[in-house]
Amino acid sequence: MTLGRATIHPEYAASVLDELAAGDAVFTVDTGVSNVWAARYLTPNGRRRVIGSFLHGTMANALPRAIGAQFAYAGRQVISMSGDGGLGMLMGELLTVKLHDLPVKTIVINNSSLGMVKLEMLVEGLPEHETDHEPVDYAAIARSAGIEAIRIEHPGDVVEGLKRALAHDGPFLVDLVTDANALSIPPHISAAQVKGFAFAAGRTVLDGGVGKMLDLARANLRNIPRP
Ligand SMILES: Cc1ncc(C[n+]2csc(CCOP(=O)(O)OP(=O)(O)O)c2C)c(N)n1
Ligand SMILES: [Mg+2]
Repeated sequence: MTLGRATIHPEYAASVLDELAAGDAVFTVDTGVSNVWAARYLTPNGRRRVIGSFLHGTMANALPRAIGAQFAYAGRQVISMSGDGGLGMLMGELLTVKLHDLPVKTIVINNSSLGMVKLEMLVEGLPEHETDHEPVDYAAIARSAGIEAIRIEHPGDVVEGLKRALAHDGPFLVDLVTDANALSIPPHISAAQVKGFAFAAGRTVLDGGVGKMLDLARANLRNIPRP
């Protein structure tokens, strides 16, 4: 149960990033819930760029794209919005960032989960299985590669942490520990998805996971519009 522990809502972190990022920043976004938060919270202004694999859905593209973008636009702020799964897959690219001393800002949306796939499974009626995993300290990994990094675990530290990262003159990684239960609710929900989700919830409860479902509900009730 997560009761009483303040967790970082990824939506909040994305909106802070939107406010603090440069007017001509280049954002690269991983396939997963990162591209949902990017699409919803990054304000387009005609000068910014958002690069992602929105249609094809290739995983782990944010960091390699950020490397390319930073080489192409040496003077621009380049921000990689990486999923923890995505970064885990192409983690060696942190060494490329360091090797070329690229001032890429890697923001890891670290939910210790293949979050998007968990959601896809739930709406298909499948209880979460093998999509969550043990926490990984990506800040420690970055530091061991010589990249300056911070790990942010509390909502009150998001603004200062992101400010510090964006102001840093060189590569920087922010390990942003977000609420693993935060669901990216689609703008349109089909009856089949509702049915699948209810079925998965029922199966989870019958399997002894009532606490899990309560945590999930508690984390997402805030998204339901109130009059
Ligand atoms: C090469 C490849 N493998 C698997 C997938 C399926 N897939 C899409 S999103 C995703 C989860 C990615 O995890 P993470 O980067 O942590 O993203 P998040 O938790 O934010 O959804 C997976 C496995 C894919 N799109 N491409
Ligand atoms: Mg993840």
